[in-house]
Amino acid sequence: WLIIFHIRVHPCSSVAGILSSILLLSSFIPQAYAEEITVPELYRQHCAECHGDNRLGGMGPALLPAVMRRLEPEQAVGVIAEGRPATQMPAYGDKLSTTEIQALVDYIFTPPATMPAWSESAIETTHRLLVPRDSLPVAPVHEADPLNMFVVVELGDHHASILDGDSFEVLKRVPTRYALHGGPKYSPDGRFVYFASRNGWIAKFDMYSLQYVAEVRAGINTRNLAVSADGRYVMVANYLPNSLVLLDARDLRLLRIFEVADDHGNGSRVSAVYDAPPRQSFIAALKDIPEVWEIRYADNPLPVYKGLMHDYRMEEGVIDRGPFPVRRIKLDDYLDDFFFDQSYTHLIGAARNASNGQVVHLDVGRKIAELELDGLPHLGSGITWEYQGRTVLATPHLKKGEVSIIDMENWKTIKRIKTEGPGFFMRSHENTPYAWVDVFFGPNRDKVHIIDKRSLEIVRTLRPEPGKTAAHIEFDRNGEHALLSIWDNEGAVIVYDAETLEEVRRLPMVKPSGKYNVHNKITRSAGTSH
Ligand code: DHE
Repeated sequence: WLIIFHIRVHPCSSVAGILSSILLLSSFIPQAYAEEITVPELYRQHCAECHGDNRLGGMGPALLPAVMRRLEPEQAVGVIAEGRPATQMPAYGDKLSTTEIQALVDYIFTPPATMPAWSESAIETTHRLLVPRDSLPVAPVHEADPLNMFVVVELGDHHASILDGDSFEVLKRVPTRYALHGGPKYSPDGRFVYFASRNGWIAKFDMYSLQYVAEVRAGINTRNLAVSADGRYVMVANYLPNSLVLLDARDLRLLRIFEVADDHGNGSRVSAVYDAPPRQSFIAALKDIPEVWEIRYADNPLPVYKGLMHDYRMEEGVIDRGPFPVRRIKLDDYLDDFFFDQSYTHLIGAARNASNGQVVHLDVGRKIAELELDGLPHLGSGITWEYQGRTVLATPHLKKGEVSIIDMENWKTIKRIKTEGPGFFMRSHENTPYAWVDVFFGPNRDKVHIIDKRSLEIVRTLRPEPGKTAAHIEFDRNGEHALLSIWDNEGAVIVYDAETLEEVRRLPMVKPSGKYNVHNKITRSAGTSH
């Protein structure tokens, strides 16, 4: 590997000292010294903490050519120098020289000596059934309302707190695998919760007895998981390998691996997978192939679409007509982030670099409209509500301080609400007139806006802890309280009265990220993510 000469300056050096150090490097004056560094060492110093020692991903994605198909090496230079908006990727332009950045790009675009694989047997070897079903209690071992509990993910030290949504007492705090990401998903009755970690571990946790019951490693670098509406299956979406992995929801045993590739065998990362209950199918959007995949899990192959019975397996685009038939819907752009209407007839999605969003009609299997969405909308946290007799979709944008309000009948943007910076998460509840949106990026990242759903105006801006990011809101079962994270290692979950907007409790937590209420999730409240 290329050896880079690093000029390291002693931290005590003055500006004049630094200049003289550079000029007089050849005479070896004491403040400065030249150091040889190999590119793998440079990677270890600056990248490995997030992207993994062997480039297989960690908190950040894997950095192998096979999972960077949409990124040109020249663009990667820009990402390293300037950072990547709406991710945790910082800018290194002031820490690394142009030569160092180019060397890192060459390094990450070099395929590894052996391509990492995660085969059926690898998955099976990691499987552990910790508590058999018949050893679990029939009723909760705690006094909390099982439908008003929350899971709070604490990213700072990789734990999850199980919270009573009435008393706001932490019932149990348990360690999780490294870097849980995305929404944990509940079984349809709310008894179990399934976690996915960025490094592929899937865990099943019992909300009655507050213990893990099974786990398995389904991938190397994972996006998220979905649970089928009938509670029988868990589907895992992976970046690495390019796959969807179907597990038995009872014990997380492997049922099937779907390799994700186009007609020519070119693989793709999966952007995310969701359950679509009325369709009895999983819907996955892909990152490197402009397609949406619909995988039916119902035993009955004759779904009713618009009152018409037809054999799903005979639909155009259906490959693999056996159990779990895969229907491929071809699009003209990729989907990085997406969202469904409440009926799961429409998928609303966007690519990171697109100037417009797209509406895909899942019954007819094609794009039917474009949306005016150009600020990298975070559609995954989009929510809907009724406004003047019609349903509207609200989504924050990761690249601009704005919330777009879209009429879901004609797909026109009816309002752009200016915010004090780009937001990540948005939430509401059927029983509150307010929608909450954070300001995740920029100098105002410690603020949260409250929008009146009736007037589409910001009516209050909270700043719960100056200087610390305030983000991600979730309501309790009845919409009486809103819980907000102070996203810091010395952070907290703050409980607000959802009507008066006054703080009622502050629960210390270690960088709490998402909070997930059992009732709101299993009833698929329009105000929360599904
Ligand atoms: Fe997330 C959900 C993708 C970065 C915290 N994020 C999701 C989901 C997707 C996604 C597809 C939906 C999963 C689900 O519901 O099953 N996230 C992405 C990205 O592509 C992005 C921008 C880059 C990346 O690093 O992958 C990204 N996400 C982040 C973060 O940097 C956040 C802030 C911190 C973290 O944990 O890494 C973050 N994402 C979250 C959270 C959710 C989430 C807390 C769940 C939201 C919910 O309420 O459902």
